[in-house]
Amino acid sequence: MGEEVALATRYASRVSETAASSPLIRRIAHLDMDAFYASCELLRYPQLKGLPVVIGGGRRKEDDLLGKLQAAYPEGDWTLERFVENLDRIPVEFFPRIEGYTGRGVITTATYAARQFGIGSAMGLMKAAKLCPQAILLPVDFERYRHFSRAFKSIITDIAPVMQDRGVDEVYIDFTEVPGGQREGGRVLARLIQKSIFDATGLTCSIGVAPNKLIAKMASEFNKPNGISIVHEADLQSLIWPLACRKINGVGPKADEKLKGFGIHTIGELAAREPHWLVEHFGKSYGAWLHEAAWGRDERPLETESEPVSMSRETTFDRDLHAVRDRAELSAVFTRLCEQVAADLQRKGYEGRTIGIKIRYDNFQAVTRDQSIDGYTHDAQRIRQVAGQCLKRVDLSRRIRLLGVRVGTLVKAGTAPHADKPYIAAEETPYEQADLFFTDD
Ligand code: TTP
Ligand code: MG
Ligand code: MG
Repeated sequence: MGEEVALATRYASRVSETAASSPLIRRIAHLDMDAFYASCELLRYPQLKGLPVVIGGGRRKEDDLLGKLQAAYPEGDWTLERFVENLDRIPVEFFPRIEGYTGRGVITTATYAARQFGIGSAMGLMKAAKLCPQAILLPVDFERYRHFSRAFKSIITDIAPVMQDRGVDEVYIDFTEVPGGQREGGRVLARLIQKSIFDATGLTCSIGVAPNKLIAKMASEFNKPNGISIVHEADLQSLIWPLACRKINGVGPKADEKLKGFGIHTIGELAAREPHWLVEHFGKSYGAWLHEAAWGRDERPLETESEPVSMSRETTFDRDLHAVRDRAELSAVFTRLCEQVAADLQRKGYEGRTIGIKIRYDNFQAVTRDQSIDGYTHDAQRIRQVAGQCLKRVDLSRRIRLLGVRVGTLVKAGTAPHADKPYIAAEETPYEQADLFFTDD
C-alpha cells in the first residue's frame, strides 16, 4: 500500500560503573580534536596545510572557486564533479582571503598557524581580518564535521568501549580496565587511540589522562596539538595549582571575576581558602564544589549513551483511514507494526515492559496511550494484545493518518527481574516518554 514505515530507537544516558567495582586505579581520559573544523577542511584542501585559515560564516564558496578555475583555465572541462574530485589541486591563491571582510560573522575556529596572529574561536571576522589579513576564510560545513565526529568516536569505542560524548570534537574515555590503560599512566593506550584515529581519518587529537574527568579535561590542553599529558594524583600541586581558576570546567567568566575580586587567581589560591569561606561567599553547593575541584576531587562517573529506552515503529498512510470502514486494512498494518517492533527488539536483544501506541488524526492532532505489563516481553502477539488495549482508549471515530507502536522500559533480554524476586523499578521518566512519542517525526 506504499506507506512509509519509520523506526526509532531512543537512547538514555547511562552511568558507567566499571571503575567503582574495580581494584585498579581509576584512569579517565579526555580527548579533544585539534582545531577540529579547520582540520576537517584541510583534509580536502591539503594545499592549505601550515597556512593561517579561519572557518566562519557564509555558505560554501565552492562555486566562487569553480568560477575562478573556469576563468583561469578556460580549456579545462570544469564540471562540478571534476571540481570536487580535484579540490586538492586548487591553487592556494584562488582561495578567498579574510582581508577587507565586512559583516558580523564570527570565527568558529582557526588553524594553529592563524592562532599565532592572535586569532581564535568566537572572534569577529572583522577583527581577525585586522590581525591577519592574508588568512584564508572558509565557510562552515557542519555536515562534514558531524561525519568526522562520528568517525573518530566509533574508532574510540572499538578500542575502549566506555566513552562519554562531550560534543562534536571531544569525549571522555574510561581507561581503567582497558588493556594498556594503566601502562605509563595511560600513555600507551592514549598513543594507540591517537594513532588509530590518525590512520583512519588523517585527523590529530590531544589526550589528557588523569584520575577523573575534571583533571583529564584540563590535562588534554597541556600539550596541544597532537599531544598526550599524564596527570597523577600526586601532580596536583605542580601541574594543576599553578593554572588559572578559569581552567576548571565549571568556573565561568562570572565566577572567575568574583574570585579575582577576592584576589584568587590560581587554582592553588582557591585550594588555600577554607571551605566554609567559599560556602559563605559562593553558596552552599557551588562553594563546596569549588573546594573539591581545587583539590582535584571529582567522582562523577562517565555517562555513556548506549542503552536504548524504547523502540518504535510507525507508519503514515497514503490516505487517512477510518477505524470502522477501513478496519481490515488498519488491523493488518497494526499487526505488522507489532511484528516489526518485536523483530527489532529480538534482533537487538531487548525486552520491554511498557507498550504504547500513537495515533495522529487527519487534523494532525496526536494522541498516545501506553500500558505497563507484568514482566518483560519481545513477543509480537503479546505486544499486539496490549497495544490493542491501548487502542481502545482513544477516539476511533475520526480519520487516522498515522499509527505507531512502541515498546519502552527496556532491559537486555534475559536480564529482566523475575516475579519471585523483589521488583526494582527501572528508571522511568513519564514526561520524557510521553514527549518522545510526539517527536518521532
Ligand atoms: P574546540 O575543541 O574548543 O576547538 P578546536 O578543536 O577548534 O581547537 P583546539 O585544538 O584548541 O581544541 O572546539 C571544537 C569545534 O567547535 C571547533 O573546531 C569549532 C567549534 N567551535 C565553535 O563553533 N565556536 C566556538 O566558540 C568554539 C570554542 C568552538
Ligand atoms: Mg578541539
Ligand atoms: Mg573541544
